[in-house]
Formats: sequence, C-alpha cells, structure tokens
Amino acid sequence: MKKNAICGLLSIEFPLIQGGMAWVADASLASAVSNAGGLGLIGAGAMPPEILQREIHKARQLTDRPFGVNVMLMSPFVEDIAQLVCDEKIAVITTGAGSPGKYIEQWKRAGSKVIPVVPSVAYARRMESLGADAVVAEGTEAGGHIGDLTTMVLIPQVVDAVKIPVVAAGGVADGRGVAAAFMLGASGVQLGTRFLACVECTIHDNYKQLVTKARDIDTVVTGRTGGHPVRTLKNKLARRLLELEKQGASFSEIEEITVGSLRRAVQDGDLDEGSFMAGQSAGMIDRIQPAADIIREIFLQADVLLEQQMPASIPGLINLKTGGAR
Ligand code: TUI
Repeated sequence: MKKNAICGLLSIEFPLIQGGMAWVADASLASAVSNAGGLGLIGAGAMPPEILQREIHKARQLTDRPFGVNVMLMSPFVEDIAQLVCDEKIAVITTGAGSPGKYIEQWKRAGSKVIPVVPSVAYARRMESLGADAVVAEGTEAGGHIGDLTTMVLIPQVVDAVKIPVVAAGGVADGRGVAAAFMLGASGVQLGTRFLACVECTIHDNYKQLVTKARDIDTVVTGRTGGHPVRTLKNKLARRLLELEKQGASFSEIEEITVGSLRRAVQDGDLDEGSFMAGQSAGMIDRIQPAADIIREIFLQADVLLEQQMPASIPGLINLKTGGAR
C-alpha cells in the first residue's frame, strides 16, 4: 500500500491505528503494532497516571517507532492523564468517550498529534474547528463504548464534512474492510477487536478464545438505558444487565454489578461475570496471530482488492490512477 496522508501525519508505514482499548492495550500490544509499521496505542482507560507512565516507559524500551496514548475522557484521573501525556511528549493522542475540547490546545503545544474518536458528523466538525489533526470516525459495530451510526453511513458523511483526514473504525477486521473504508473516503483504519486475538495482546486466554469462537450474532449492547451503550460478547453478565435494564433497574444497581467487570474479563478471564468488550467483527476472527502477521495479511489483501477496483484504465473513461485523460 502506498503511503498516504495518515502515514505522513503519524510517521508510520501502514495507515493503521490499533484501538486504544481500556485494560487491554498495554505496552506489549502497542509496541508490537508500532514495530510492525502501524500505530500502536496504549489505552489509558481508568488507569492512575503512575501506571500509565510505567506503560509509556515500557513501550519506549520495546520500540523506537512512534506510538500513541488513548485518553478515555470518562476516567476519574482524566486531568492528571491529560497532563502526563503532555509531559511525556506522546507522539499521538487519541481520545474516546467524550469531548477532549479543553485539552487540545495544550496537547498541540506539547507537539502531539491529536486524533479524537467521533461518533457523528457534528462531533467531527467540532473537533476539526478545535484544531484536531485527524478524526477516527467509529461506527456502532465497534466494541466497548459506542455511538449509534454504522461505519458504512458514518464514514462518507464525516469525509464530506471535514478537511482533515478521516480514519475508519468499527467492523474493520481484514483487508476487505480496509479496502471498503478507503472506498468510503477514509485515509486509514483503526482496528481493536482483531488485535484482541493477537499473540502480543496480554489479556487472559479465555478472552482470546471467546473472540475466536464468536459468531456474527454473539455481541450485545448493554447500557443503552443509562446513556452509556457498551458492546460486549454475550455472556451471563450481559444477559443479566439486559434483563435488569428491561425491568428499569436504577443506575446504582447496574453500577454495582458492572464495576470491575472489564478487569474481571481481561485479567481473570471470568467467563460469567466479566465484561468481554468486542466489536461485531469478532465473528470474522478465528485465529490468534502475531501482530506483524495480522498487519501484513490485511494490507496484502487490501492492495489486491484496491488494485482490482482501480484498473490502470477503463476504455472510454478517464485514467483513474492518474486522474488524467485516457
Ligand atoms: O471510547 C470508546 N470506546 C470505549 S471507552 C471504554 S471504557 C468505558 N467503559 C464503560 C463505560 C464507558 C466507557 C470502552 N470502550 N470509543 C470511542 C467513542 N467515543 N465511541 C463513542 C464515543 C463518544 C461518545 C460520546 C465520543 C464523544 C461523545 O460525546 C458525548 C459528549 O457530548 O460529550
């Protein structure tokens, strides 16, 4: 694949960002993706700043290439995390689950590229006007905290609405998804779920097995009633949450059984009480592979497909590759 605007902006080989998944995306995963030519991210999630700092320093031991940090804006430590990424001069800062508006200026002053994750056109426009370098437009197929729109309709509308590069996320897990994202006008892709099933991902093996065994219909969205919809793999906890929501359970009742549930999935592999966040693309993933193999395979497939879509010339039409006349 030829380098493009996202590769130039982020100083990477392939226009791919690894999702900054809370509790999952650590120095091991981020450095593996960056070493393979993508952009690895450490997910700050709800980490205390000293833990994030340790991961950042670990990642610097493991790679000489750029990597980023995802700042989860609902974190109780968000102010300290926002300052830490400045102090550490992180190359790329992505954000999720809220508006990074009040931090963008200080991050840009520190020399970071800022790429908010957005669920809608209005949000993308706002981020561009506040000085974002690019946006990740994330469709509802994604895992974790999600918006309402599908990737298929979100990407072209965001591409039309902003001048900055758009990275497509949500449902992209192979070269077909990458090719489709480019056809919709994206300049790059962000993949989270595919990297759950990767050798360098340090989550519990039960989590990886669930992802590789998942079928197309095996994710559900809980938390809609509370205004924080989260996509996870179906299990006992997810079913209980849906039932409680149907019965109109209070926020505190729901909170009581969800607190610590992501940790229980990632660290304990607790099949019943863990929150196994994953996107709908889990149904497309059947193997655990090294990050470098995943990235190589995806872009080989995307290149073949894009080459098929883009023949050097079609008789009677303009030369599509050069844009010039036939
Ligand atoms: O952030 C994500 N995905 C996440 S964050 C996360 S940790 C968490 N766990 C439980 C509950 C909540 C969070 C797990 N997965 N993706 C990016 C993303 N951002 N998707 C949607 C949004 C988003 C939603 C609302 C961005 C902005 C927004 O604005 C609301 C407002 O008006 O501020």
